[in-house]
Amino acid sequence: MKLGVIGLGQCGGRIADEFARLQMRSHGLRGLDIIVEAVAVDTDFADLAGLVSIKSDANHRLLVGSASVRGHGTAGASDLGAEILRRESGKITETLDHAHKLAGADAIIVIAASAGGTGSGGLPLLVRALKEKFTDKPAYALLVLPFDHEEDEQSAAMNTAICLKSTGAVADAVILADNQLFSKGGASPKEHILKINRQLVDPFMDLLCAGEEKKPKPGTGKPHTSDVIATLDGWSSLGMGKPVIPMISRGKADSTNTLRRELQSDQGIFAMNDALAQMAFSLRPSGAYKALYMVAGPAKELDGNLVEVLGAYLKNKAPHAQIRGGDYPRDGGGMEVTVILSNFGETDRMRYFREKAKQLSLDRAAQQQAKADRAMLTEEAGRDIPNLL
Ligand SMILES: Nc1nc2c(ncn2[C@@H]2O[C@H](COP(=O)(O)OP(=O)(O)OP(=O)(O)O)[C@@H](O)[C@H]2O)c(=O)[nH]1
Ligand SMILES: [Mg+2]
Repeated sequence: MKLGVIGLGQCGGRIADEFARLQMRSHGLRGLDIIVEAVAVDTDFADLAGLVSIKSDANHRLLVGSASVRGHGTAGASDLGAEILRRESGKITETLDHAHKLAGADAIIVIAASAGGTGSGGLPLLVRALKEKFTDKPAYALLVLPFDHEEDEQSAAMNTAICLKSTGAVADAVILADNQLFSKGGASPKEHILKINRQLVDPFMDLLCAGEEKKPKPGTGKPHTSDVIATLDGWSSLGMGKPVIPMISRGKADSTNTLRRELQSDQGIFAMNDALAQMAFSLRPSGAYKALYMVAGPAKELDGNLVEVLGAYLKNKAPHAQIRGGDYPRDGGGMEVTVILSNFGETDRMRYFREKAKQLSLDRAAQQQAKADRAMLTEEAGRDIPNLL
């Protein structure tokens, strides 16, 4: 599966940069091209300049909104971010159409944080413009929710609630990620953020590579790119897990085969549980109405039995979900299980932002009323005093 990747704002740009790095890895390690183009769009020129892997020309790092914010970002003003993208998304989609190979992508993904201004305000508008321009492809959003400590900034919760509502209404799927789930770690803030970005992007590697193998090794032949597209629908998230110890290669004698199969099933289930625990967003699998799993690993370690065992295990965890799944036998690397949970309803975390934003709106209206009352009282009190203006 080939993706066209567009990062919007600082967070979106950096994660798109990580996708550009993923493309270098998939090309270097496996000879596969999975990202047709990685582009960053931002109102902040310094953040665009700080990217590493995205090509550094003006067609890949697009500065927008210069007339209003002069290259310095919107400082969390999502209405301004929305206004800029409403004005400039036509220019962006034109550039993406002419200067890039987006026509060759199976799907487009736009990445942004929900708490800032440029990304959260602009995301729904850019997704809508892309859907109108590239009508033959699904347009997904990858949306990153804030750390808890950022919610002290009033706009973070409000921007998140508005962005969730608006993006959910327009994107074919919104893949959710939550910075707060990655809040542990003693590294410097910059290293911590880079580590999070890597953890968010790594689960895409096998998922995208599987359908791009020119000579696929014998396996279940699934999941296809079309299975991934059919699964990604509405609110979604994904995770990747690994077994606790390396898998055992296929033995020759039947007796060892039975033992190997049992051990292999245990390891596969461990990896699937790890994938569910490593989901980028907190949700109960039982709330998902669609799901996909893929077990990837060296061809000599995988067999159809493992795929079946994992399918049954996921069905048990997500009983309402229509499940698609299969394997991806490859040359090297360790065993990894990737899981997508999709088509779920509002979760506790989403409800939390919706209710907090509602409360903030009420508080804001009360504050405005109090301000108007104070102004009126001051005006009344000074009625008999002459005005010099
Ligand atoms: N995971 C992750 N989160 C990030 C990154 N950079 C910023 N964030 C988060 O993104 C949110 C702020 O959004 P930004 O992307 O910085 O804002 P923006 O879209 O550039 O908007 P303005 O600068 O306000 O115009 C906060 O919740 C940050 O924690 C990043 O590289 N990775
Ligand atoms: Mg910014």
